[in-house]
Amino acid sequence: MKLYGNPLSPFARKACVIAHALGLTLEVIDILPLSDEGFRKINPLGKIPALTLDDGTVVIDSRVICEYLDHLGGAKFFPRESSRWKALTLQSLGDGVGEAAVMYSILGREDPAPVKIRTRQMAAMLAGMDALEHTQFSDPPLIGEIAVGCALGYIDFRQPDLDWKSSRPNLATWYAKFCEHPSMKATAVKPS
Ligand SMILES: N[C@@H](CCC(=O)N[C@@H](CS)C(=O)NCC(=O)O)C(=O)O
Repeated sequence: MKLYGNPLSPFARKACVIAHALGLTLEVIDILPLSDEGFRKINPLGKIPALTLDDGTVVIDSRVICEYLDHLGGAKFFPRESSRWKALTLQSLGDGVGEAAVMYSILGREDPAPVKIRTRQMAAMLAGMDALEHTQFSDPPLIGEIAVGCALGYIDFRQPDLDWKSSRPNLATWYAKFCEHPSMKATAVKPS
């Protein structure tokens, strides 16, 4: 299986965390989606991650890729019972914070940067993290926790001066502990 991704992408990282935790081997191919039009031959939407299977099937979107990998590796992170909806909703919240953070960062490279849209992305990031401050996280972690951990990792890398931790002590404590999981350590972005 080949995963088209990028070490910085919080969405590609979700897939790498799951694969690592379940002992699945992924060949990771680095893509810069914003400057690689050829990648549309794999994913017409031009977004990473995308997974290609040995028979050529393409699986797109981290939510589908993660559930597919989980299905292959023993169904550990996507519960089937009633806790499924809580886990999927937390995944949506974590991914939403990640999406806002990615857009905030991309739009910041425009000249001039679109202030109003960026302000909305920042508002989504901050309000999302406020909601996460009051979230009861599952231990052992499920897909929701993985999505949140990857989004926060991206924010820490891209916005190191955004002091989100001091006003969200519960989330900061949970995140510090979550980063100690071997799959989070193995997929952490290494500063160049
Ligand atoms: N919902 C998608 C979001 C993926 C996404 O937005 N990926 C970003 C990189 S982190 C991307 O490829 N952006 C390129 C673009 O939007 O054209 C997922 O979960 O896989």
